[in-house]
Amino acid sequence: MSDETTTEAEQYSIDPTAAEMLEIADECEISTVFSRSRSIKPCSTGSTGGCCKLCAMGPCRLIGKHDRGVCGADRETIAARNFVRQVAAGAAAHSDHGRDVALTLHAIAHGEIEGVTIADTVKLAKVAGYMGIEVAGKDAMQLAGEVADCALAQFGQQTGELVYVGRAPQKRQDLWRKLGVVPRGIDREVVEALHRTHAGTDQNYQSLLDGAIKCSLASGWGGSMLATDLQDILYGTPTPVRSAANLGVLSDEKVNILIHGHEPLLASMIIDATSEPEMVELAKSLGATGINVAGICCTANESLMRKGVPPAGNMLHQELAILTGAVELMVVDVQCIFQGLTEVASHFHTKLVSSSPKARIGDSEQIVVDEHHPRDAARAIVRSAVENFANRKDVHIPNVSEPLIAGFSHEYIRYMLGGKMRASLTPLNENIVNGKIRGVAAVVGCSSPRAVQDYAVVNVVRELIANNVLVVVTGCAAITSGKHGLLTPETAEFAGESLHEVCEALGIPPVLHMGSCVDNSRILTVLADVAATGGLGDDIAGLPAVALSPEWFSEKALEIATYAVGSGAHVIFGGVGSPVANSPVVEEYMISGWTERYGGSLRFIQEPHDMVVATLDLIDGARKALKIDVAAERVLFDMDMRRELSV
Ligand code: SF4
Ligand code: MSK
Repeated sequence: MSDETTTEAEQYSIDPTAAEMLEIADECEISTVFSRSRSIKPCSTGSTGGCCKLCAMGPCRLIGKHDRGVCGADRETIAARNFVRQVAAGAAAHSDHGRDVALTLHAIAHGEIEGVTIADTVKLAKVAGYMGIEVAGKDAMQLAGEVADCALAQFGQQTGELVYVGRAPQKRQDLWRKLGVVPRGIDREVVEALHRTHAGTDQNYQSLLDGAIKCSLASGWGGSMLATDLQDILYGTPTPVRSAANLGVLSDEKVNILIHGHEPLLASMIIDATSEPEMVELAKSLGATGINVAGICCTANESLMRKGVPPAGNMLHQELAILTGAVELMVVDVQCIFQGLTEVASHFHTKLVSSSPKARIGDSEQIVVDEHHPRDAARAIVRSAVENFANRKDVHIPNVSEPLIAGFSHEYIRYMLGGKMRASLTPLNENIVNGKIRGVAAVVGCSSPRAVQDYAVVNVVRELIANNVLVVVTGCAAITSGKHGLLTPETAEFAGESLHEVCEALGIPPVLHMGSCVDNSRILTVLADVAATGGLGDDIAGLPAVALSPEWFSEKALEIATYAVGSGAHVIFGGVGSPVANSPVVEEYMISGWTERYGGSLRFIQEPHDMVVATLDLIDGARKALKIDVAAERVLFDMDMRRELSV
C-alpha cells in the first residue's frame, strides 16, 4: 500500500518519465521513494547535526536552550563528530570497493579467475610506475600481481604515506605534511576517524574536522583512486562511446536486465553472457527478440563508460524502472540500492537478485558470486532473466531517451586536447588563461527526493556552460545530464560564445562524462595535471575550478566533498541544507577556516541559481588572484529561462 499517493507527480521531478511512472505507482497503490519522502518529514535536529547518540547517556538533542549534551559536548563537537562519521562511512564504502577490485586483480594475476584477463596493459605499466614498481622484463600477469600486492598493502599500511600521495602537486603534499593530514593507510584512517569520534575522545571541532580531511584523503588519493585505476586495468580505460539515457532504453521486445549498484565485475560478465548464442537462442525460443542490458546508478556508469551500456536512469529511477513492467531481472551489488525495490518488484514479475555477500536487500533472491567463477553466476543470472520473459504482463515503457557521449577519462582528455603523440592539457590551460574557458566545474553526485529530481543539476549545468564554464560530470549527475540531452556536442549551442568556439575548435562537448562515484578521483588527477601543466599556479588550490553536488544524498558525497576540500578545491552542495547547520561555528569554519587552512571550502546553498552565482564568484576570484581576469559578462538565468528548462 502506498504511504501517501502521488497526486501531482510533476512536483517530484522535471523528468517526464518520472511523472508517467508515478501515475502507475498511484494506480497500483505502490509506495516509492518519492511518496515516502513526502510522508516522512526529515528530523530538523538530526539533519542539521544537532543530535548525538554516541552513548547511552543520550541521545542528546541540542535544541532550544540545550547547548551541551549530558557529557558536556557542545554544538560544535556534536556537529563535527557527526560529520566525521559520515565522511568515514563514505570513505569506507569507496575504499572497500577499491579493495575488492584489488583482490580481483590479484586473483586474475594468479590465474584464479577463469576466462578473465588484463584489458589495459598500458595503464597497468603506468600504475606500476606510480607505485615505483619496475616494469621492464615483466609480463602482464607478473606486473599485475605486483601492482595488486602494492594496492592491497595500502589498505593495511600502518605508518608512512599512501603511495598515491605522491601524485598530488608538491605544494599540496607539503601542506598535508605540515598539517599532519597525510593518510598513512586506508583502513587506518577510517578506523581512526571512528575512534576519535567515540564518546569522550576528540572534542575540538577543528581537530575533528582535520580528522575528516585525513580520512577522506585516504579515499580520494587512496581507495577511490585505486578503484578507478585498477578497474581501468581490468576492464579498459574509457574512450568516448555513444549511448542513450532514460527509461526509453528499455525494450518492449527484448528481455531486459538491469544492473544496479557500483561494481563492474559481475556486470561486465552479464553483458558478455547476453551475447552468447545459447542465451540469445533461448530468449528467441521464449518469444523475445534478444536480450537488452541497461543500468542504474554507478554500475550503469562503469558499464556505459567502457561498453556503451545505456543508463535507464539515476538513483531515483531504480523503482520507476521496475514500474514499467518490462524488467525481467534487476541485479544489484552495493551502495545506493533502495530496500523499497523489494516492494515494487513484488507487484511485477521482476526478479530482484542481490549479488554481494555484503548487501542482501530485504527478501531478494541472493546469488553470492563465487569469486573464482563469476562467469557461472553471470550465466545463471542471464538465464534466469530470459526464463522470466514469459511471465511479463502489461508493459509501459515511456518513449523517452536522449542520445549521449560518455567515456572521457583523464587519459582520453589528454589525447583529445594534445593529440596522440603529444597528449597534454596545454590547450585547456591556454584557453583558461586567455579567458575563453572561464573556469571548470565538476558537477557530481546524486539525485535526492528532498529536491525536485534533476532540476538543480540541469539548471546548474546549463547556466554554467552559458557562462563559459566547462563542466565535467560523474555519478548520478552524469546520468541526469545524459537524460536531459546535455552530453552531446550539440549542447555547445547552449554554451557561451567563447566556450562554444573552444568546443568547436577542439571537437569536445561542453559537458564531459568522466564516470562513476569512485571516478571523482579522475577529476583529482586532471586538476593535479592542470596545475603541473603550467600557467595556472602550482597547486589545485587557486585554480579557477569548483565542485558542485546540487542534489546530494549520500555519505559518500560528503566524503568526496571533503577530499576535494583537502585537495584545495571549493565545493558547493545543494538540494538539502547543511548537515552541520546546528553549529553555525562549524558551518562557517568549513567556509573560511578551511579556506585559510586548505585553500578549499565547503558551503551549502539551496537554490541552483545561487549555486551558480557563488561558483562564478569563486572562479572569478581565482582568476583575479592568478592575474588572468578578463571582463566577462554574466548570463544569469531569470525565472522564464529557468521555467523553460523544466522539460
Ligand atoms: Fe550525549 Fe555526550 Fe553521550 Fe553524545 S556522547 S549521547 S552528547 S552524553
Ligand atoms: S550512485 S552515491 S546516488 S551519485 Fe554512485 Fe548516484 Fe550518489 Fe549513489
